[in-house]
Amino acid sequence: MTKHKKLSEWVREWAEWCQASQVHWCDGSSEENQRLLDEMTASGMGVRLNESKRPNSYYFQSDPSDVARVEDRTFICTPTKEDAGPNNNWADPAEMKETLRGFYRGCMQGRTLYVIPFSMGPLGSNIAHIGVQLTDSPYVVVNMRIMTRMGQAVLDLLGEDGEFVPCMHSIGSPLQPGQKDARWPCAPIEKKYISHFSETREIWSYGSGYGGNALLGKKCLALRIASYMAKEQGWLAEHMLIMGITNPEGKKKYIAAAFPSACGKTNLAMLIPAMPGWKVETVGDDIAWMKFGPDGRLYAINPEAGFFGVAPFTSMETNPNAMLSMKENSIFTNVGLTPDGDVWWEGIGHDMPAGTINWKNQVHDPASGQPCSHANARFTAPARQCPVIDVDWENPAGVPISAMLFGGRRPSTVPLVHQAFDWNHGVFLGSIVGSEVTAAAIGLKAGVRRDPFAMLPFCGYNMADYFGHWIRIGEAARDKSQLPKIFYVNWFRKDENGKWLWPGYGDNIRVLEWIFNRCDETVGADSKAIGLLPKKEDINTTGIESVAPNLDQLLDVNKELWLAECESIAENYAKFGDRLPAEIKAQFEALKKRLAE
Ligand code: GTP
Ligand code: SPV
Ligand code: MN
Repeated sequence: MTKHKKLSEWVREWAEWCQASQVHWCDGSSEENQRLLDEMTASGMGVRLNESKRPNSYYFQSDPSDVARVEDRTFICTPTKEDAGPNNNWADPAEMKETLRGFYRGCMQGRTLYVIPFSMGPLGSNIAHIGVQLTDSPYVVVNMRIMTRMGQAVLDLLGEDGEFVPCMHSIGSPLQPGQKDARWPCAPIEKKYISHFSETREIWSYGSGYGGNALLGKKCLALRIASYMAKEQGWLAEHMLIMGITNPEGKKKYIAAAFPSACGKTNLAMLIPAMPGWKVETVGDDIAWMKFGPDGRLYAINPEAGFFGVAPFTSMETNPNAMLSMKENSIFTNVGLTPDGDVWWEGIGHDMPAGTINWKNQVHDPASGQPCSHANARFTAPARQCPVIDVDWENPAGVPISAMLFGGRRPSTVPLVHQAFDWNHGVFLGSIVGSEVTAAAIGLKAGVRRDPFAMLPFCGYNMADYFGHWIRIGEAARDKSQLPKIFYVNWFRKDENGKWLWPGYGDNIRVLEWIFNRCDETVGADSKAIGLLPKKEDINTTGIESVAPNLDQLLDVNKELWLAECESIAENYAKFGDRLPAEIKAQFEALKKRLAE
């Protein structure tokens, strides 16, 4: 329990307003966790997996309307529309609160209100932030216990007057006496609201029980609210993995990488290098908070404690460390359930056992042409179970970042790797990130969309100001030579027949080697219009000789395609009007000039 008056008062008010039948303060204990899982198993919401195959793990199927983030239903409620920017849906804070208050009234009838105190970042770290989430979903509680540091220890740390981000959540599905509960209760799509009040640092989420919509520490707090705080306070809150790389000489560097949702962060963060002597260790797979350390370098922490990863096409071939991370104490959502009580998905590495139940709870018919597992099906696994988790992954001071990568799914145009000329050019590269859209959000139009810094769905304010903030970070560096070097990678280039030109996964170490050596300037580069590219012979293809001929295409910079790219960039920049920083405009003009040469 708590001695925090403001917190108890806040909980009491919401419990009353939502007419929750009871209030439970989560202590984070394993007994509490087990009780919730037992209750969900008994009610039919969840299934306990076969103990001998997947110890202490559970299976869930969501409602078909509740399978991913809902960008259309996500709102940034800054005082003015301009502060939210063209990258966000804006709503007036007072009006949004009034609408949602109406929905929240009585929304927890027949349900328990759980109070989840959580820390994003190691408990007590000066980079960490505390949140308290209220929810009527026991599924959310057990997921938050894996994804964050959650429970009584956080209340103890808060004391009587500690600061916390209030995170209000309801699935929006009150239960009348005698009414049979749905397997996955939630509100219809048009009644889902994921709202952020950036100025007052509050999150109000209604109607969804899934992932980033409902586990409010993740995208809502650690990215949307945190990005706003970071701008005010001079640090960075980014959609980035953090990894350590050790070369065969034993030299270690940390890098961070921003790719849009479902574009390979989890995979890169824990890859098993295809080249002997190299080692990769994982600090985080989705979010990085970065601040300058006393030595003037940028240090990053992973605010999360677990992985909420894409299941389909994760296998012992493609990502063994993810497979091993989820071998026990894990939660699976929207994958297939096999007759012997384990999980299955497309690309898991073996055939689907006959009689497997699909994510829609039907015996799966492979001839139906439909996937067994939803494309955005996910596993929730404790980060400490990752076999290559880094020794410093919970270091409250963070790890020093030597390089930052941007990337996305680009079947053409963008080469395998190129380096920015300097910090501002790197910020420009971040600002032009584009990717083919994936299943991580509902209702997006297929094709390439601009997703600057992989933050389009997660930036809690006007993206033009965010670009400016990145420029300011570069200016604030005490020693510019200590700033991370910036690169742009693309594992997803395809040939004329739509086949990958690059093997990806563990072979990505071959590109990381070049990046690693560029940080020390022990390898050269060719200066091209778009940036610094590797010489073909500097990408090690020993062991993948059949791919070597593809390097010509992989490293090709086609002027025609880049001129078309510039048109798409211009179109995106136009949305920001005068707010686009002069430094970014200058970088864009310089690129066009180099392309014309
Ligand atoms: P979020 O959790 O949504 O932020 O996604 P993420 O960026 O962590 O993506 P993840 O690593 O889960 O990868 C998503 C999909 O891309 C999976 O189906 C992977 O198998 C596939 N993928 C990842 N890396 C590569 C790669 O190097 N090459 C190819 N071809 N596919 C990849
Ligand atoms: C993403 O979409 O980038 C994710 C999954 O990491 S979710 O938590 O649902 O946002
Ligand atoms: Mn993500």
